[in-house]
Amino acid sequence: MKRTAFSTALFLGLAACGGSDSAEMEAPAETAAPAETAAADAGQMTMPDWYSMDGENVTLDIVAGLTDKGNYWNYNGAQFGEMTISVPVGANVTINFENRDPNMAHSVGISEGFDTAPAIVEAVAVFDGAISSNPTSMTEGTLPGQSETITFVASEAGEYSMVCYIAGHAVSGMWVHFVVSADGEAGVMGAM
Ligand SMILES: [Cu+2]
Repeated sequence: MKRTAFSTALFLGLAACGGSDSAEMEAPAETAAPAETAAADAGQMTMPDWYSMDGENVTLDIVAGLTDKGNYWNYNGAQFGEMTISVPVGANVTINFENRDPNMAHSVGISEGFDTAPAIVEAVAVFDGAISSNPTSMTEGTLPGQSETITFVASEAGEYSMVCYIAGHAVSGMWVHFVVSADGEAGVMGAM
């Protein structure tokens, strides 16, 4: 729609100037540029120091309650999908999970993607092993000061979520986007 209007304006402009090469001047590359700029403004892919990649091995150091944002219910300072972690399809992923929330147990796992977290996220990971132990338990999950490492193969490309399974946590914001990229993209958009 936008492009059509722009091309028409360009054509009319050229016609008014008496230009004759309007067909060549209407290359779509010019009209595509604004969309790319908008995407870049939405967030650059970065490689924060908590993300490392060695061949097919991706290691993510994920801290629950890195900051006190959202009463510590955040992953590396991010909530409500404001951050997107991408790993290449087929990656061997290690998540070193640490809970620095002084008050509350948390968990981490990779579940189906969403834009708004449901009230209850079923504690079933989309990849074997992609969930911390006792993920729904406030007394036996990953307690304040505890750490746990989980490993899994990101075997299928898609848009998933990294989520806390303790009741009420995801819906209160304790989730971020997790993308398994068919194009091999690796890094983080919107890292805090
Ligand atoms: Cu939590």
